[in-house]
Amino acid sequence: MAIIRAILGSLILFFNWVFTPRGVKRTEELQTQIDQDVQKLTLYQYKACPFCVKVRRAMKRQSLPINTRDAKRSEQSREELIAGGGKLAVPCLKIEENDGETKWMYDSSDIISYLENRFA
Ligand SMILES: N[C@@H](CCC(=O)N[C@@H](CS)C(=O)NCC(=O)O)C(=O)O
Repeated sequence: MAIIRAILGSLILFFNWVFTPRGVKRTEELQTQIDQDVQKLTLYQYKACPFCVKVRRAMKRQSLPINTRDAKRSEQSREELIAGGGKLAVPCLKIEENDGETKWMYDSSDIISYLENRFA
């Protein structure tokens, strides 16, 4: 089972690499603003999880340099995710709001909708 998962994971990463989407081009001013805004976002993810790849592709399409944390390889990231979000499931987007509140958004479709609504 672990071998099948490893093969599937490698295939996903390979095809993701071959078919990497192009990032949207913005004016320098707007991109600088967005680069600043995404400092308050962190994606907890696994490298080869298909749902995480889906979110990373959406980030690439929208040229959003969101920080990522690998919750499989890094114990510290895993603990942060469980403590903050309440469960070990990926992808999860940590959103630090301007009012100081922090939201933890699970589910790839919700995360992609959020990014599209906020940055598209
Ligand atoms: N419906 C979820 C499914 C996410 C999902 O199944 N994630 C798996 C990894 S691929 C997970 O978090 N499993 C829990 C674990 O690995 O501990 C989404 O679209 O984000």
